Amino acid sequence: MQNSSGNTSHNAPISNLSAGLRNQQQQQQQLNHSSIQNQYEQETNQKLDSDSVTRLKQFFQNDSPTNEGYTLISHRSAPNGFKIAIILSELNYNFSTILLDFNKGEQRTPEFLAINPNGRVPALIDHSCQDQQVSIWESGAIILYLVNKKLKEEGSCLIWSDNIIEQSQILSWLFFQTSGHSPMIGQALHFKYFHSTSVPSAIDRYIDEVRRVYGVLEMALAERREAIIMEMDAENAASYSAGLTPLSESRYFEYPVWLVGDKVTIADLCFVTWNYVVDRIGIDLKAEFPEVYKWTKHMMRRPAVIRALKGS
Ligand SMILES: N[C@@H](CCC(=O)N[C@@H](CS)C(=O)NCC(=O)O)C(=O)O
Repeated sequence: MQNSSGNTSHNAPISNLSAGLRNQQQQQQQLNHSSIQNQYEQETNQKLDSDSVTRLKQFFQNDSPTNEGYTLISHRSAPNGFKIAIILSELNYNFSTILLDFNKGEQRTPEFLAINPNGRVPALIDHSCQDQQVSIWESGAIILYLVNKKLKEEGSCLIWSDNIIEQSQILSWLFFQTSGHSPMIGQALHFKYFHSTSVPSAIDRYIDEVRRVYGVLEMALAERREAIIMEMDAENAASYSAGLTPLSESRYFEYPVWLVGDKVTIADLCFVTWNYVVDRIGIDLKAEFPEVYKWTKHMMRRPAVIRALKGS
């Protein structure tokens, strides 16, 4: 956790042993921060742009705690960053955004590494915690932080569930998204567009894996649709189950379905921004995964999602 001056702050009593370790770690971190820039430059053979360092240094040093709102650190075309903008927007939280410039290496500046040691966006700063500034990184962790914050503030959260079974299902989808969905698309994009040499087997491997992941989503959504049609279109249910009438003839065939329960939750919303980019690896959601396509369309029409994607 970071306070406004960028130092680690403690909020729980700790044992002498861990206090010692932590002090050591802090000293080490301070040393590291001053040498991280050189270290990165040596390892990556890439110079950090000094304007970038100054810009971020100024931002983090002058960023006086406002006691309200959030700062989202993102990139202008990062699906993981927009994922958090969507959740903030759905939860009606005020936030400002700082966009890093990856070409200038801003994600590797010591100032940003003090916020996210992994040097990736998104990261979120919560300014509302009294005497300390809290920073969170990893999109899944940020989403859960925001849900917990909402629950603490208002006792309920519309894009979460108060049923423990549903909560476990939401978490399964969220973890599946952050560990199995976005990384595979990210790797497929990397090998298709950015890798230094052409490796067709790697491109195939990752695109196949993305297709497999969409197959899992398609099946889950199709099962939800079938259950909804059987329940809501009861007068035709016998005909559907006997295979006499195709499900596509039901008036509930376009009805929105969600991964968990009967409303949109973080389980659904965490996928949206990546669904948006898979055409770049040759996947046509509309033709290949029609339920995923309809599901994405329903989410893209939500005012909070539109606001977040427009950056307003
Ligand atoms: N597991 C991380 C992944 C974050 C990530 O890979 N972010 C990309 C943008 S979508 C990034 O920062 N890339 C910059 C880089 O690779 O240097 C999360 O879910 O937050």
